[in-house]
Amino acid sequence: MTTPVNVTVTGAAGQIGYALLFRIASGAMLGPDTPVRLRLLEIPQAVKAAEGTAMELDDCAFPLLDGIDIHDDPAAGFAGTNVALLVGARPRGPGMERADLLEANGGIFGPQGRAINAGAADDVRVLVVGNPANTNALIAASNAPDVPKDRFTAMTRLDHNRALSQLARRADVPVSQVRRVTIWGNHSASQYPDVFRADVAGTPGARYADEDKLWLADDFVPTVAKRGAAIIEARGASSAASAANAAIDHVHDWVLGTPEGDWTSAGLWSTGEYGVPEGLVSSFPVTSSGGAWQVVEGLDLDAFSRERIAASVQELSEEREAVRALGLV
Ligand code: NAX
Repeated sequence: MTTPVNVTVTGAAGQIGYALLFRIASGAMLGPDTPVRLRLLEIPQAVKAAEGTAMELDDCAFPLLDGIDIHDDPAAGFAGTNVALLVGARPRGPGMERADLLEANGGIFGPQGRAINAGAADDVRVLVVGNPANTNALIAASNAPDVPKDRFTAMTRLDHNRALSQLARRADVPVSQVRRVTIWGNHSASQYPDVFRADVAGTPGARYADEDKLWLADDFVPTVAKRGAAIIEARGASSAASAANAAIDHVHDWVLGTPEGDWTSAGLWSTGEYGVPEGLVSSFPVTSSGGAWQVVEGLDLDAFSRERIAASVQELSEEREAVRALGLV
């Protein structure tokens, strides 16, 4: 039998964790031939709930699930891990300022980055889901100096999938016929979902954008960027199954590759692509092959797109300044 892949999920007892673990164990993330060993990392108060989830995982009798370990210590949770999904984070509480939020998350993602640096497998791949995802990824990567920076990514795949779906609806085509949309910048309301270079059942996405500028600026962009808030409003809880699905998609494509002729979106450590300052974790159009992401380079950006991207990147720069001032990176 193939050696099992060690997959660590933090925040395993939370609502995204609950939607995520069963799909990982079923083979949806790493494919039908790859056994997995799950490591559930939680805070001590939530270990009991994680044990309950582990009991349910046992009860599914997944053929690919080699075993489950539960930890409340990052060093043990990340020892030998190949794939780390950092979902658990500190949410913004009432009256909490942005600096407080960044500091609280620095207290989580700094130690987790150090634990990954100390004990993860050499091929470790990290996806940060917990918000503020891009800057949490920056903090974790900065605290893991021996791990290549391109192994730390932040999740913008949910925004990407939302953009595919909204564009398909506008064009009245099946979502499977929409390709090459891009999320640029931060996973926040400032993100820029870009349809200009999309292919919509053979029609350039730019045609929709140029024909109907009001739809683009007043409908599509804000609908995608504020979808998380709309879900909370409707459901009374934040996106969980769709977020878990996006995490599965992200790691699946990272490890197994993106389809020929298409690309997706992921938050990557910038090496200066498209003028994004080096060392910001920003979302780009990306392909994957051989287990590594590559930024799709050479796209010709129109003025509208450049302005929106610059605004979101500016927000990322400010977040980096704030975490630098706090000594977190
Ligand atoms: P929940 O509050 O349901 O679960 C979070 C879990 O994390 C809890 O069980 C908690 O005990 C655990 N946790 C907290 N600190 C921890 C630590 N230091 N180590 C291990 N576990 C820890 O939140 P949920 O709805 O699952 O959302 C998790 C995170 O995903 C939030 O930060 C949320 O904002 C973020 N999201 C990110 C998205 C993205 O697209 N990047 C979309 C969905 C979601 O909003």
